Amino acid sequence: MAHYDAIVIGSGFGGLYALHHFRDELGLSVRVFDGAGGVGGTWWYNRYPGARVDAPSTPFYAYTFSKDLVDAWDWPETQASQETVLSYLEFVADRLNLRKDIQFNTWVTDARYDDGAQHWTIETHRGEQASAQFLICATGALFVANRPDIPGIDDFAGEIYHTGRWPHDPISFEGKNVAVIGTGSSGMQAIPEIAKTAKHLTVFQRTPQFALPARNRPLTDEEREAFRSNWEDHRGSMIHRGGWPFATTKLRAKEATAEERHRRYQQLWAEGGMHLIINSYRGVLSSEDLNNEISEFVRGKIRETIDDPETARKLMPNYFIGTKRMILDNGYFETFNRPNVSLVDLREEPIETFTPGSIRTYDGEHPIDMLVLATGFDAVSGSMLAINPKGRDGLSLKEKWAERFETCLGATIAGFPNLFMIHGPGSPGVFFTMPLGGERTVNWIGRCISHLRSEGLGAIEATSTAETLWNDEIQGIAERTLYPRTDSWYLGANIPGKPRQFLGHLMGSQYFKRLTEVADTGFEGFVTEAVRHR
Ligand code: N01
Repeated sequence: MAHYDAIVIGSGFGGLYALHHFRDELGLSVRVFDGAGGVGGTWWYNRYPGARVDAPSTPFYAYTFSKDLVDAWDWPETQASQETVLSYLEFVADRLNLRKDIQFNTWVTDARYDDGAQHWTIETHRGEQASAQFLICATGALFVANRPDIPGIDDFAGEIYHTGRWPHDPISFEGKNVAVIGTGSSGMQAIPEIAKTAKHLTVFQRTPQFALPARNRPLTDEEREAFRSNWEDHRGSMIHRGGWPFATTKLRAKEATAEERHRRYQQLWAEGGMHLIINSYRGVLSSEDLNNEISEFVRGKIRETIDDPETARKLMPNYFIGTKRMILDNGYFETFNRPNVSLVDLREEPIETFTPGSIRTYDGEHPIDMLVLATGFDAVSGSMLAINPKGRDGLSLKEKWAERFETCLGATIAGFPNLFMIHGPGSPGVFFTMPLGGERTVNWIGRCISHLRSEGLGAIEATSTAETLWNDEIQGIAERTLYPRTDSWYLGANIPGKPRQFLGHLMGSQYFKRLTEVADTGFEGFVTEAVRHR
């Protein structure tokens, strides 16, 4: 059986950087396994029409560890498309010569810790085995597709696609009656594109969503150059400002009049991106009154956009804006003014059943040729549970996480020595720029491995006490905000039966400072074991 210093599962942003850092900077032997046919992780799978980075995007949604990469890649638009991000990751894999250590089309189906040998043994779907002292799970926060259990769905005889598992061959909507279920980030991006060529598109909406205008546009050479020449400042700013190089506002809503606030909302709406949420006034995600005012402002914008008042009524969101993942819109609401698009509000008109050629709701029948499920993911914990590693004494992750997703620092799990997660439950994940967050987590794992090596240690493991304290801390941060008051995948509320628990750390910059402190103080909260001589 092949033995490595580290096995990495996944070759998305996090896994690729882990391979580079461990292999080229720490000198470890590393093998990466990925079930996909190429690098890219989420960007390899999510090829649905309209897929784009739905965060303050390029040039910030990219690796930051190498000025060479910053100089060598020209981002064409402010909001990068899926094709562009995937090409970027392929370019990085080639430039850093990463592919030779990645085994594609290979699913890791099992991982077991051997206490005596202080290492992990993985098994693949082909029955191959490999072992390594360290197992790094770069398995993606949004990987396991949520396929809802709707009555009769298996009887539907037409084409079915999930946005998170979109086929590689082109899909034609031409002349077809298409149904989309789901209006989160993926649905909102796909719907305007599908509507352009479908004969008819029916959108089945369970929860109306807020969105802010993306205002995507080409980047100019001057902008790219300005970014490169101030690169160190930008990077420093991203590290200290929650992952993006934008100062967040210090303004207080109470110190402005209603007219001044409204003017500011208008200005930030015109600017587009996330600015209305992060830059209008302090406390949008913790003050009920301020949030209600901004929510109402955005509802007004939706109302103005939609021609038919009844459709506009159905599209009105009624949760606290920002407490579900904020979506950047490229023409979603306007799509409902097209004659070939209709909206079914599942709160008023639930699905009774699928038939081979239709969706039957309690109010009528919708003949369809194609079903697009934009129904999201078993987020954050799902990809780890799909592997279900077995830790000390054979304890499985499914047993360990049956009631709570306990982790220490969102990166390690008590009872699972030498196992590390990138973007695990309790890490900032999507609340920080993911490529930069991944890099910083990998660097911390690297420090941990170097610490073990230099001290002659064979294993490291979080204590249960550290885990409990960590969980209390992240839940405490979330409870000071409006997030827990909205059902969302942040709380696992989208998956029936999933434990309800806030899955992310909301203060990314503080989180990464904390990781550094833990490493600086010799990994407080962890126990270590000397290398067992065999
Ligand atoms: O998934 P979602 P997503 N019957 O869970 C509905 C990232 N992302 O794939 O709101 C009917 O947000 C569900 O309804 P409700 C981003 O972080 C990034 O869109 O639960 N409807 C909702 O409308 C994002 O947040 C990018 O009531 C059902 C939708 O399906 C995350 O991925 C692009 C249902 C699911 O929305 C997930 O986004 C896209 C059912 N049984 C996504 N079950 C980029 O950066 C679920 N729904 C490019």
